Amino acid sequence: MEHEHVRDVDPAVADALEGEVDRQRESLQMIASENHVSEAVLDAQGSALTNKYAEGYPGSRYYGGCEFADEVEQHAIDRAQELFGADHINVQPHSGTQANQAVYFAMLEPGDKILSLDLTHGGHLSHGHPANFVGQLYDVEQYEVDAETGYLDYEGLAEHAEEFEPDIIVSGYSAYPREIEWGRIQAAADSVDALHLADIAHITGLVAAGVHDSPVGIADFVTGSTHKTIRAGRGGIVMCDEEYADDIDAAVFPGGQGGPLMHNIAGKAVGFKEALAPEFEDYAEQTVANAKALGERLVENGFSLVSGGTDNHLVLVDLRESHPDTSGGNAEEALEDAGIVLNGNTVPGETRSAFDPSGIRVGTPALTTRGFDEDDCRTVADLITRVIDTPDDEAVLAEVREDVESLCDANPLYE
Ligand code: DSN
Repeated sequence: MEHEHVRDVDPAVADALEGEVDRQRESLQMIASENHVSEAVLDAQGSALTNKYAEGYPGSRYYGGCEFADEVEQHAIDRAQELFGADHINVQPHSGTQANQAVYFAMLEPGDKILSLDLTHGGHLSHGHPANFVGQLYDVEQYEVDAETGYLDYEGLAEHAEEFEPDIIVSGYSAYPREIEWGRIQAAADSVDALHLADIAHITGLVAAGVHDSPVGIADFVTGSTHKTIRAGRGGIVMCDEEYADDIDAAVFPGGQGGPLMHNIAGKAVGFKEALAPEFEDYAEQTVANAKALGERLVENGFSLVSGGTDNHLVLVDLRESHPDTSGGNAEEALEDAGIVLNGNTVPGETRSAFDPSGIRVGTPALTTRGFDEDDCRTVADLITRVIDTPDDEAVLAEVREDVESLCDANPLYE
């Protein structure tokens, strides 16, 4: 994959772009929120639609010349509707956070109450962390996973809702490895007359494929990002019942954003079309099977997983018991040296810090895209184990790097 037009103008950036392609090809991308989009999606995102301003919505824009922008955005909406079955879909949010922002802006006043999962228990910044606008504009309290099991504490959540009386409960998570019982969270919301926002950013592809239950038709609002497990153009999406459609559209534009990123919306349309093909279900099932195989082998190798395993595309490893002297940050660094890219992550009951956490989050969406199966993932688990057992041993890191390169050669990317 060469960037010859960039190279003609700017060799320094061309070098970096080509370096990034090589990095993705030659190492294992295991950041659970990342994936490799198809060349069709890359093509759409690199199209002339990046030049177009199209404030408004299909058929009702504030600028001329929007006929092709309209076509593309309508395709994205129609395909998302086929995938998710929601009454109303807005595909303009620039990211998952902007999608969440639109829901808050449409439905809440500053100072209103949000009940959401703590970041160190698997939540997300945009669910109410004090460093994020959500934590600063709204009155946020947070629920937790069960300290013993690592599973969501649905009863604790319902009791917390009774006490706090939130205006909205946020579900859907960034580092939670288990299937989510949307109906139980909805029941907690109903019991206190709260709204329910289900943020499926991480599992959008698993829901679209029917591999995980959908909150559409249960929660009032479903938000997501479009470039993680669903592998479409980069950005966000909001889904809701018809009764909220006008409020959500107004909160996205003009409420929170100006011109939509039409080239990314083109990438969403193309990726959604790919996700409608029957092979996408196989991909989503394989992503989960791979995460299970990886997690089971890590447990056999002595690691402790939050909740003991996984139902989705990620495992969350708590290093405190098995490797008390190795932080998630140390592990992340040593693994990257060996060609395995993931992130250090906080764990429930975190005793270190967000900058130097106690765990690692390991995801299989990108490896599955390049063709890895369960055997490959067990091999990867063994490689991760070798590195974390001896993070300072340069010879081991070099050997693992060679094994990683063999796995990459056997599962080529962007040929
Ligand atoms: N940064 C993403 C993640 O890694 O989970 C969420 O926005």
